[in-house]
Amino acid sequence: MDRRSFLRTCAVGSAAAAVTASGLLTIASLQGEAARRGGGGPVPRPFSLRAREGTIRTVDGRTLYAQGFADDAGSMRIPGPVLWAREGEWVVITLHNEAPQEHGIAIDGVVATSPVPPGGEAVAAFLAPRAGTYVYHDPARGPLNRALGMYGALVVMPAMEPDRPWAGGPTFDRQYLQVVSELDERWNIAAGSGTSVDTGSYRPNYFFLNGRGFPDCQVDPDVHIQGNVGETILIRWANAGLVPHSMHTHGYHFRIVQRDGRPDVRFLEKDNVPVYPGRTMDVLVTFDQPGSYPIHDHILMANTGNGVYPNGIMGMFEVV
Ligand SMILES: [Cu+2]
Repeated sequence: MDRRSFLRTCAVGSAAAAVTASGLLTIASLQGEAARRGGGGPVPRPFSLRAREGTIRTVDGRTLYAQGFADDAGSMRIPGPVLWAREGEWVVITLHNEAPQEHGIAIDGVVATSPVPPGGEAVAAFLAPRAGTYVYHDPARGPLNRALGMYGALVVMPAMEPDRPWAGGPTFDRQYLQVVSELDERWNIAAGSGTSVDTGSYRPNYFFLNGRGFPDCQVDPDVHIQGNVGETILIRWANAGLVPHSMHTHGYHFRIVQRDGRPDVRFLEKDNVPVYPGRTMDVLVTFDQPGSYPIHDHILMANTGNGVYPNGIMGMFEVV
């Protein structure tokens, strides 16, 4: 069996092995590892992602060249599909490169594929890391593919407790995912016209919450959060961009419970926290009063869209 047909066999989920960038893993070894960690089973959780070119629509009505991940059904979107997994099960992501340049997929500290040529595919197989929020991104071509939109979030839930950020952790009523990112239109315009991109200079001018600036992002129920007094929610902040963001809430303080998939049992109470590129921060918010309050990036520039305030990273709480 040649490598290509081997990979294709893996992709249908019935094969005896899967390949990661670090080499060959057999299902038996994955199962053994899963059993040692107290989770997993014989059935992998399969995901199929397609690297594609497309466009992103900005809050001021422009259409810019972009790249992104699509699932089997959809067109490419930014951020890419949310990958949900359970702690200890093993995850198999098949990446199909349907774009005319190299692409890959990586979750820092967990898995990374080699660059995949146009028309190629790769399989990233790994045991779901500990419960928490993770950024997946395309590490090919330095920071370029990622800056053009090749990113998304992996959310790992505890194996048994759907209302806790980790097994035995504090409970929440609902959870929300907010991926923050940005773009420098000069990169998108140059990449779209096939000219070389000066990746030594990054001056982002559009800023996104789940792929859109304010107020376009408000149609997203993960951004326009509605709730009732007395509820406690979990917000997962994932910075898929290339620059730091600083998440700030009005109306309610939050408690930091998890950073990059690691519980933080100090439960620090804050109304502002930096989230660095590629990193994540999960916080609990208890609605102790009714009202409408913004959630925004405390870095003022990131509240703008091409210089216009407040067309950047801003969401809302609506609590009754
Ligand atoms: Cu503010």
